[in-house]
Amino acid sequence: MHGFAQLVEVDRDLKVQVTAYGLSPLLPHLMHIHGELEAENECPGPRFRAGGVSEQLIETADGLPAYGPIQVTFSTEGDTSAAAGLNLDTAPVAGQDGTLTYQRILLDVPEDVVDELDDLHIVIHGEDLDDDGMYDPEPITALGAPLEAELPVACGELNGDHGADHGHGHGHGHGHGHGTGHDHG
Ligand SMILES: [Cu+2]
Repeated sequence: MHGFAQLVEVDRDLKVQVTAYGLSPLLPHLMHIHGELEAENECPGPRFRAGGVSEQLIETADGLPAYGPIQVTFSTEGDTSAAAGLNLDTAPVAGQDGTLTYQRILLDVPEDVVDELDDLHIVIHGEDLDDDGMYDPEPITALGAPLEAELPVACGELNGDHGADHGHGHGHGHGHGHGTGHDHG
């Protein structure tokens, strides 16, 4: 799984373009800007697998200490706040070939988030672990979402052009290692 993102601030709105490859096809993929404001954030490494409903996988809750809480949700319509973070109905859907393209101008991104894009991350979620063409309804993770739907599959750090006064980040994400096979007990 790999992808890239471009975030450009336009008149205090945030223009977002994301392209990602290698995702579970024809399924919605939750996507967020994650990070703790005024803190250093990092994509989680393998040591974050411990905890949650699986010890082999980095669940969203496992990774939170590294990549921080949801700041913005890349939804296809409506709410783009953290409140929409687990809403699969408005998450962008990958194509038959596992490619996902997302483009939207987000109007309600808080100013402090735009100002700190450099220190934040984009995380893409959702993996059909058993390749049955759907997200299994169980197990449910600590966040209250099905594991397959909320599993983080890529985390990319945003690196801005320093010196400029505009929020402008490029993220380059590569999927981190995850367990394969059946994890449903
Ligand atoms: Cu996320």
